[in-house]
Amino acid sequence: MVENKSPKKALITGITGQDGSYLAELLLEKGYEVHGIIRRASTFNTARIDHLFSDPHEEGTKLFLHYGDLSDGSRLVTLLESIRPDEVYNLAAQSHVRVSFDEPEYTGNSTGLGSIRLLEAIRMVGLDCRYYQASSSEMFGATPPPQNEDTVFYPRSPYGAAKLYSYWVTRNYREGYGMFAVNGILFNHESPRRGETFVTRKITRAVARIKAGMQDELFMGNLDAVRDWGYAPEYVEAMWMMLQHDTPDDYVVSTGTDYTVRDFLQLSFEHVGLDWEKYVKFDERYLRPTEVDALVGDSSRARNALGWVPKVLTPELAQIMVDSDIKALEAEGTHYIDKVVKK
Ligand code: NAP
Ligand code: F7E
Repeated sequence: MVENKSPKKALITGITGQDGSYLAELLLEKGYEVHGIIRRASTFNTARIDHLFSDPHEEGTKLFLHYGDLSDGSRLVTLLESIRPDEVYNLAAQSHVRVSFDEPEYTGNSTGLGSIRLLEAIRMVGLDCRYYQASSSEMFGATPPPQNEDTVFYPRSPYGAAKLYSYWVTRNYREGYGMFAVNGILFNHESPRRGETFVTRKITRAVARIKAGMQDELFMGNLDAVRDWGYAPEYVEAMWMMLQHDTPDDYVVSTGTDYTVRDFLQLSFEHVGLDWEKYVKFDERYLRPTEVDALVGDSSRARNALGWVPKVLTPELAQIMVDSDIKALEAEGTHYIDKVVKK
């Protein structure tokens, strides 16, 4: 007799974000039924996952979206009750560090309290599921590199402090209620789908526009900051691996390499044969009240226990992102010609 095994179900908060979109892709490829929480907005906000949709009325649809918000605890309860996922990935957050200084209370509510609402909803529903918390290297803040799972936390922003709260409640629910709840402590990871106001994407978009003659200046803040930039599609694989392991644990995910913002500028501009120093200007608006000077991760635990190894390092990443932004601009141009000029 053929066993009719139903697919695993996953729920992703933050499915419309960079990581959520890659994770949804990965889980669909693995045969999961994927459910995502999206926020109601007056404009479409699903651009990063539009390519994953099929007609929801057709049989065999594997991706389901539900309106919800991490600030709405009762909605999380009703969603978990009706979906009953095997795995929950909590990726939703106000994720911009600079913005967290402008909106500290909202950041605390979504990036911090949002996690306890979700964990508590899982407990109230009595769901036996595995839980992934999107923790961040920002929690290390002022503690110098290399940083690993035993490094002392010293957050330097409302964002970092909110993530630290979520980190500890995840551990608390693991220790207190025996939940399979893990923290992935991810260092910066980027891609062509990275939000346009994070430093890497801001740079690669500008390079594409400068090369096309559409822009001739780029205003930046602190160029001395050191970051460990990896490739987002590889990092979501690490998230999945953590939830497949026999025992729940916390893991640093990083490449272990260090580059300054200045290095990233040079790598990106050089890729199209331009000298970054001719275009980049300083604007103090991009400085933060407290900066995180250097984040470089030691991911030995993830490498040894999960077998996770990063492949794309910062120089290749910069090239992938610049090439993608150039292509996107060219596609926009073609679209413009089709729409306006040929009319
Ligand atoms: P992102 O692109 O900014 O995506 C954030 C997602 O959260 C979006 O889908 C956003 O929805 C959603 N969201 C925000 N507030 C919400 C709320 N109150 N309720 C429900 N959904 C909400 O972030 P990312 O780069 O993919 O990162 C994913 C997670 O990993 C975040 O928690 C981030 O803090 C964390 N993290 C990221 C990095 C990194 O380098 N990328 C490193 C460490 C940790 P909208 O699309 O509607 O805005
Ligand atoms: O800044 C400097 C800035 O905004 C990187 C988030 O995904 O990773 C991210 O946080 C560095 C900082 O990322 C500009 O001061 C200079 O030192 O790209 P970012 P982030 O703050 O490291 C962590 C791990 C997360 O968890 C977060 O969610 O670049 N910098 N000039 C600039 N940064 C920006 N955004 N814009 C500038 O013009």
